[in-house]
Amino acid sequence: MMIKYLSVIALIALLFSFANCENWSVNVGDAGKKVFEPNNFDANVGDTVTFNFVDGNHDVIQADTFATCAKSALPNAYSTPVHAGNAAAPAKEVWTLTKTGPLYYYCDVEEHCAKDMMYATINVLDAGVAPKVPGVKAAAPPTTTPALTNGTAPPASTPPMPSASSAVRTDKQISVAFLYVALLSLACYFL
Ligand SMILES: [Cu+2]
Repeated sequence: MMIKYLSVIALIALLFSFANCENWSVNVGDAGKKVFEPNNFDANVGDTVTFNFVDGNHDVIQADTFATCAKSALPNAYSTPVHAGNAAAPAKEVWTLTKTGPLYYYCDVEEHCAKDMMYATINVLDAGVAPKVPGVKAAAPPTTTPALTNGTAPPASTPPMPSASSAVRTDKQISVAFLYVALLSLACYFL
C-alpha cells in the first residue's frame, strides 16, 4: 500500500516538473529571408518551442552566447538537421526548455549566421513568471502517453477469464489515469 502512495507522489512530482503548459512557435526562414520569427521572446521552463521550417535550407543549433556562430559546448546542446523549407507542410522540430536562463541559437547553413545574422534568443523564465515579451503560441506538439503500470510491466496478453482482482486493478489504473489528467490540467493552470 505504501509503495502505491509513493508511486502516486512520484507521479505528481514528475507532472509538476515536466508539465508542458505552453508551446511556442518559431518560423525558420520567410519568403527568401534568412530569419527566425520571432527572434526574441520569453518562455517558461517546461514549455516547448516548435521550429517550423517554412522557407530555405536551414537548421537550428544552440550557441553559448548571443550572436555566436559556434555550437554550444554543452554535452546536450540542442541541434536539428538541415531542413528544406516548405510553407505548406513545414518540417517541425521541438525544443523542450528544461532550464531557466537565456538560450541562444543560430543557423549554421553556409554563412547564414555570420553574414545574414540568422541567430536568436529565447529567455527562459522560472515556472509561473509571466512572460513580458510573449512569443507566438502554437498547439501542443504530440506527446507520448506515459505507461501507467505502477512500475510493473503489464501482462503480455489478456487472461481469457478475467478475475475479480484484475477488474479491481483495471479500475485502479483508470483512476490513476484520471488523476494524471486532472493533475496535468491543474499543473498547467497554476504554473
Ligand atoms: Cu540558415
